[in-house]
Amino acid sequence: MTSPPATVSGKTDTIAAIATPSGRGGIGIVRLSGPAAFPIAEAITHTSVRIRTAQLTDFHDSAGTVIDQGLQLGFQAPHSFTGENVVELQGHGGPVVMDLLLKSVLAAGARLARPGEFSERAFLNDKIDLSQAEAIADLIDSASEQAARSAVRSLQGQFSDHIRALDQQIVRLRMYVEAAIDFPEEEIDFLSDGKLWTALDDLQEQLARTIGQTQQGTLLKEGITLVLAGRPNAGKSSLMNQLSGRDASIVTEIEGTTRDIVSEYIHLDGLPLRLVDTAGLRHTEDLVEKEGVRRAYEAIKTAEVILLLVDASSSAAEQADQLALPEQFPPTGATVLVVLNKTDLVVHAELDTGTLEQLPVSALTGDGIGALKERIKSLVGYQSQSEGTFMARRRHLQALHKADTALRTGREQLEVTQAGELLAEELRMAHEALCEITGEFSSDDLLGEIFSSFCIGK
Ligand SMILES: Nc1nc2c(ncn2[C@@H]2O[C@H](COP(=O)(O)OP(=O)(O)O)[C@@H](O)[C@H]2O)c(=O)[nH]1
Ligand SMILES: [Mg+2]
Repeated sequence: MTSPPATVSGKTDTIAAIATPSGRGGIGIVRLSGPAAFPIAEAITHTSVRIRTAQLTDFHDSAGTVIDQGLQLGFQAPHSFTGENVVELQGHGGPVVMDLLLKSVLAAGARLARPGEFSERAFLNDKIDLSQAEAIADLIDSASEQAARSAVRSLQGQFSDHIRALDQQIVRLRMYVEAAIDFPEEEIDFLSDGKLWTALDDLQEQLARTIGQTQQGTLLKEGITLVLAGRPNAGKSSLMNQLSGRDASIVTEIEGTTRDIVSEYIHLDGLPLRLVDTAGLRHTEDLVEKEGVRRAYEAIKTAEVILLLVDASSSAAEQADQLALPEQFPPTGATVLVVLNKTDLVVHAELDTGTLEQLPVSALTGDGIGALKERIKSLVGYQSQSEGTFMARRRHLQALHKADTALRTGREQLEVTQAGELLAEELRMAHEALCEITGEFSSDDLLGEIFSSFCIGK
């Protein structure tokens, strides 16, 4: 049974890829999508495709030899993931047998799919919007339960719906403002009209809330980098091991033990954290250690949070020296948190850390580590409760900030010039920014960039 090439995007070629992970498993799936998906599958199975029915059948190569047996499952356009005719050939999940099946499908007329091409076709055929397509990739890549739950919410369209609702309000307000400009004779004095200001207030407030939720989503996806810095022997490597729960870094009482960057990935209640242990910062003539110190300063540049370790058992003068380190840091936007370590030993006089916040811990006994973890989470604005959080990407956040800036500028313009034209223009820009998120207003370059980062078969 063949069917017409009913694709909105007008794609004429049929793509194929192994949709299951490489390696061995009970089942492996080759997925086909495009106008010739049915005839190509039929050339392999010698069995007519029946829509949404699993058919047990043999799979043949182009010479007619049986290479595997499995299920043929057909979906007719537009009722498929991509919106095109789709067939899944579900065979056995061995790398060689999957490869043979894929080769046969390609020999029968399909083309190997590019990374993300199935999702791209789903987007082009209006089956999903751009942020949903991204959510599929994010769901697959989720490294924590919270990330997966948020990605599913975005995949189901909750994020897009939210953004569209905001956008509709912006568009409505713009129409109102433009009506006032177009019909001045009606003397809609919208400056004295409370409705305009209330609507603007409301919009800005909602946008601020959305930015907060989105920020949480980007944290879930991208996590933060936390660099442990300080003088030699302050206990950086001990703290690294305490935080990561394993002996990642070598700990000795010898100064200059850590000479290279040691990274560990951990999760704090779902917040992905890249921990970076560095060489102790000091002047040294040792070439290897010198390079270590240079790398430490490089790592500090990448940090969102810097834990500056100070040995609480050292003399007041030494502590002051350890505290003065940030003056030597390269300029960063990072938050510096002073960690007073070794509090299990005799602690010398109260340390005055000025504007820097301090937290006492013992990297040896684990005292204060729980509080430190909590503080790290709150510092970056992370809430463990992911209820209502959408999985989001940095580009979503940037678009929201763009919309926010436009609203703020529009409001200022209105206050200063008392004219609606400038506000209308800023509202138009806010609208465009939000449309970038769902992909209704995105350049081909951006689309190409997003989909090419997906893996093959997705
Ligand atoms: N008593 C005590 N010793 C610690 C503590 N943290 C680290 N040390 C010791 O201090 C020395 C230097 O620790 P290390 O983690 O290698 O410091 P780093 O040079 O900053 O990486 C080692 O002998 C550790 O056992 C602590 O909280 N209490
Ligand atoms: Mg060390």
